[in-house]
Amino acid sequence: MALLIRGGTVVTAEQTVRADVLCADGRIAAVAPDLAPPKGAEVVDAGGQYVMPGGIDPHTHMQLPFMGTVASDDFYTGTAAGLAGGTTMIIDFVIPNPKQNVLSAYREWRGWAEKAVADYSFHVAITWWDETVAADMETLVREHGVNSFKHFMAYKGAIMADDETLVNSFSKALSLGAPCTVHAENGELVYTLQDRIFRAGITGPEGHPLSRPPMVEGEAANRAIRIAEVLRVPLYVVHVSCRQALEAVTRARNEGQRVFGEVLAGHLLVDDSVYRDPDFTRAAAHVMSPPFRSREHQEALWRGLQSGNLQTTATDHCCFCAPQKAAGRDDFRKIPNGTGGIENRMEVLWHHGVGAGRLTMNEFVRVTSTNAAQIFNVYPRKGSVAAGADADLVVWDPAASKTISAKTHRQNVDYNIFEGMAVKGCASHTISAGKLVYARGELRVERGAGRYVNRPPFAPYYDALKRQADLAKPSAVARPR
Ligand code: DUC
Ligand code: ZN
Ligand code: ZN
Repeated sequence: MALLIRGGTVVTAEQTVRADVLCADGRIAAVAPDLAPPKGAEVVDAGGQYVMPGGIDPHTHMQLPFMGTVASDDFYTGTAAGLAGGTTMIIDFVIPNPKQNVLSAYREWRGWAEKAVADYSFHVAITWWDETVAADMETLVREHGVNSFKHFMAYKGAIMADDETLVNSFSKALSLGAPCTVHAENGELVYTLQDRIFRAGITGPEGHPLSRPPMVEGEAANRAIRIAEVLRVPLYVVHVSCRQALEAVTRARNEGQRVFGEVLAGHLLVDDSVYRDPDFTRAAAHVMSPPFRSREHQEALWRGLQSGNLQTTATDHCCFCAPQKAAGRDDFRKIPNGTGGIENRMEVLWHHGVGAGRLTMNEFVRVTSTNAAQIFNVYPRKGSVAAGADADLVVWDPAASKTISAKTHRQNVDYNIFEGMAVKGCASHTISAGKLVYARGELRVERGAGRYVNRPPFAPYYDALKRQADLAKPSAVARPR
């Protein structure tokens, strides 16, 4: 059935224009003023509202098996919560255990994601290395629409990629035309600091940020960036949370290196005082990595987003309920790391970004949708409002307001990191693949309606990078006789 969004103002990364949007067969059929509804079409009244590309959250972990438990929001509940907040696509992560066959992990995640109600794609983490991993990376890019690989520089003894793995994987990714991403924290330092802090008698959640200070992130970000520079590989640094990591990204960009930075809504808006809460459950609910930082870092992150040195916003949505967090009651190192936010990312960024005069509406679209679509190669199918694009849209009511609370959110978790935050500007309607899936508080989702989104590798830009990398190899340098 066709769907007409009538009377709104279309806001994209490039422009703001009065237009109706007609959706048919899952795609946008027309964007123009005063379109007549086809016979039988559903009509959404967008009068006084903005019509924008649906949000893309490029960093989620639905039902992730992690630290002895499994994230509580699965691909069904998590994507449904996203739709309620205007997010119509996620890019989640396949994270093989060390020595686990990478392709079989990918198939496992694909199975779990079949219940998603919104479109999804996967980055694949490289957690170990041998020639089978290299071959599986190639198969994933050539046959399965994967075009980005993730590397955890933390979580020693579990999923941490050492420098040898980074070098091997980055090189292989370049040859395949796929960007690399990193979780930048120095895993050795985290391990040592955790041990020292615990032995000093600090066993509660307040030990968590002490064991992962900004320098630990800054060092890893800089190392990954410099490795990527040597190998000529484009790099995307996930969840940049502090000034030191932002400076590493900014410096590289100023030098002309192709480096991107992502910031989490939580890191922009929640500060580290949460870890000093004497209530274990509340403090533990905020344990995630990298941890929330002081206000000085938050301000730096906003400036990074405003200046364009950070291009995307995400959530790292990875929920654990209080009984799961209780595994670390006597030892902060055992608190499952992760927080939620997919339902609220768009509204908190609108309120504190557009509403506070930090971002224009077009910049808001860029950092919540379009930039992610371009960096991860699904643009203009996603991240745009144009004929032929997927009809993934959000109708945004700038006058609507609400107070965020775990009591009313749809995320399958018992707390909300934005609890009590009043926001003005919310999704009134969300359209996924041309269907109205959220309308003024009511979700109309269909289990399994979400589709896997193939992301092709990059060319010919990467071909040029590969030639440069080959020229830099010792074998290509003429030896003096
Ligand atoms: N950080 C988290 O807080 N949770 C999941 C993985 C990660 O890197
Ligand atoms: Zn991470
Ligand atoms: Zn993550």
